[in-house]
Amino acid sequence: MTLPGGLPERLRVIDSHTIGEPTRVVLDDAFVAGLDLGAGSVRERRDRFRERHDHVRRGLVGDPRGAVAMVGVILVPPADPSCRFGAFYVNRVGYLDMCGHATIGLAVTLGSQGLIEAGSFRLETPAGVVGVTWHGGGEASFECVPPRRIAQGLVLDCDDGSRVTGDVATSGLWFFLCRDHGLPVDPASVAALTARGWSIRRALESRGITGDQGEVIDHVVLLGPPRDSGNDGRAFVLCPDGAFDRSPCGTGTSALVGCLFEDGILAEGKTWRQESVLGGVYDASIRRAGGTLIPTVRGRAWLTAESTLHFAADDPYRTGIDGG
Ligand code: PYC
Repeated sequence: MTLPGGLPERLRVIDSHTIGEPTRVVLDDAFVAGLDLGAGSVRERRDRFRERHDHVRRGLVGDPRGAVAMVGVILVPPADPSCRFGAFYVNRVGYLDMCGHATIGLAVTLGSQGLIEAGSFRLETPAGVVGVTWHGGGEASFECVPPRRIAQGLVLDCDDGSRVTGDVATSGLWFFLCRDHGLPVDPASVAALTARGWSIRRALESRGITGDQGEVIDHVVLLGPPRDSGNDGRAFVLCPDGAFDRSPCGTGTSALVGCLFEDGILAEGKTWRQESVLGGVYDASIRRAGGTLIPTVRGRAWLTAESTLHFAADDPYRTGIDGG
């Protein structure tokens, strides 16, 4: 049964985490087909979902059914005929045009259900087409949309008294990437890193610094040296919902390798091993293709649950605790 506004009474989902960062994939074609999303690109369908069915997002990943930092993936038909799937990404506070860890989680989920075979497919996302490879088991990689840096060495005076320098770059999402934040990138410093990240976000906002189409720079990457000498770098990433990314952040790592390549620090085809603040690692690299740059990020995901969510008509929190 479907409740008003397209919220089903029951919804089949598969949860996973990509080295700690949770993903919830909706695997219910009838539910998606029953939504009023019209035709067109994945981005257009996502925008209609946001206008008409935003309460479904809150019910899916918000309290009390979701988890902090969780990203939901909703599969829709792709408009691009070269793509096998289309997907858009939701979190507790809104929508992401692309999400690397959730793309890895999606590939591993589809593989676990026998819905794909090991190998590559093209995925249409709101940010553009990304290449995805399921390597079998829990391993997957994605080729992100091309990275772009629009500001370098930007100095910010933050309201916590710190002065930081960083770059503004995108690879599907918008990031401020900063090295001189003055904090250790370790689990014991998560509260301080989170506070510094918010202070940087407020400084960006008060200076009116946005992406080149006015996008909010809503992810802050605080970089540090690796803990393990076999790796190359480490990152704490503050996400728009205020949670930190438990993984090294797939799109953030894509934007980073774009900057490292431009700076002559990372050569084409070489692997950059990026640690998360918790210590999980992505293998990333970058290559040139037809005048553009393509970052690849590889990581590991583990299934955590195959569930049916219930949204009873008389449940006051069927659309989330902050939903109505
Ligand atoms: O992996 O791209 C990513 C991501 C973005 C926000 C959370 N994870």
